Amino acid sequence: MPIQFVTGNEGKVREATTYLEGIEPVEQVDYDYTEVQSNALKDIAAYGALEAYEELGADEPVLVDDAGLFVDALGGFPGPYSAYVEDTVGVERLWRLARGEDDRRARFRTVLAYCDENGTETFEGSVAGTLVAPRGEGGFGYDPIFEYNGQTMAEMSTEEKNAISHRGRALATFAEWYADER
Ligand code: ITT
Repeated sequence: MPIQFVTGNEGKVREATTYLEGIEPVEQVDYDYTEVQSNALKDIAAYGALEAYEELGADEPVLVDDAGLFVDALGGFPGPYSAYVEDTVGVERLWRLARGEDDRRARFRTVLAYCDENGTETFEGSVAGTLVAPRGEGGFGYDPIFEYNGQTMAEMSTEEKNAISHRGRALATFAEWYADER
């Protein structure tokens, strides 16, 4: 059965569709689920997936992805508020904030929440990297300032990014579980 990926972010859909090709088709669904106020991505994703599953009422499984960029020297900022910070401050200005720090390590985290008639399951993925001046035209969001192994994520193809990214890792755990459980 196709998986309804509840997100307004086309970059996330591209990555999940590429990863799950041959496993299950992915359909993008626009539904504005409630983003509960929490510091835990897991709570936000799990709550959103259950709400979307119940509200959409199509009995088709849903997938929600809540992600964030956590900058070590900034105490994990912007973390769960990454979307808000991208919309308000922007990626370039976040880089300018970080470049004054000696320690430019950061981590992307994502939690995928999958919900069907049997309940909700969550899958986490994270990747550590370094913040750099923006480079690259691919990817989305904070990808141009996040460097992993000498390349920013915006310099990688979707397949290359999936092979090492937070989302790719979460999708790998999900796909393994899905093959056994569903
Ligand atoms: P939905 O909630 O509709 O899925 P969103 O873009 O608002 O889309 P999040 O709440 O998960 O998604 O926002 C996380 C923020 O982090 C947002 O600014 C994204 O652009 C950014 N982000 C998420 N995954 C990313 C990735 O793989 N690479 C770069 N930036 C990413």
